[in-house]
Amino acid sequence: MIKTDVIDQIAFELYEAEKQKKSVNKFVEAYPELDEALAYQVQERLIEMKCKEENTKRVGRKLGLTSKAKQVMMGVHEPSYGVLLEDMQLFEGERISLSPFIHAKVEPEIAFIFKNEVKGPHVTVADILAATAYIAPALEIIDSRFQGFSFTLADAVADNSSSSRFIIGERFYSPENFDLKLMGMVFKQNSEVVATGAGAAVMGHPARAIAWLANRLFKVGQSIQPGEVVLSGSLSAAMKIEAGDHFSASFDGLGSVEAVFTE
Ligand code: OOG
Ligand code: MG
Repeated sequence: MIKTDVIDQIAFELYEAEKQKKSVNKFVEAYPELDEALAYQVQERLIEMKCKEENTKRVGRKLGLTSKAKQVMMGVHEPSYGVLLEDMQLFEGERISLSPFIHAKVEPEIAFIFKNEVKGPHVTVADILAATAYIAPALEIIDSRFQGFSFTLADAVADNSSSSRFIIGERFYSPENFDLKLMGMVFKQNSEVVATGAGAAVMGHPARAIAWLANRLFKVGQSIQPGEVVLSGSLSAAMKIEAGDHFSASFDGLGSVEAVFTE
């Protein structure tokens, strides 16, 4: 099979899996040529399809697998990134139906909203903080299109890094007055604490993960754009969501973000 056929085929299968809510087997067996570089091309194709079919547009990026907890959970040793689309955003206060998801999980994250472009290849933590207009607490809802959330890094990359929805808290702060490395986080499910952490769980500093993203984007001729939102990657392991669940993530000095789920 020639390369563009493989890209189209995998992107189409992932698109259909999401639409039909039917998980698929990881692709690396059927398509041994699926390496990370090819997987990012599949991701691009999938995003183009979604923008066209769902009449939506790009609003930012997400990082995945940036914390040890997540890497251990998924058996992967490197971060990944994905694209956030406008129709993935949900808002605090709305009850979220589980009906569109295959097997959704939720993660506590820090959202960065950019005022300036950030372009690799030598972006540092300081560059990220200087280009950030606001930070805010966030929850990411992930929903892998692979059976049992079982995948290699290349599979997950093709699948837009398991992205599904995201919720950003409604208070925004300039990053200036915070030490994001030491920022404490408490993650609760139905008022029980299910994880605690600090910003340093994400690659030593959440802005380091975003710097990694900017430097990786440079390799494919892309950059972080003004106005874009970027999710840092989860500070803890992801929690499976059941109907009736209430989740909250509180960050020191940033307040909290909450989500309530129904059937
Ligand atoms: C991959 C996406 C991970 C995060 O914040 O680490 C992710 C997955 O675990 O399915 O979004
Ligand atoms: Mg995430």
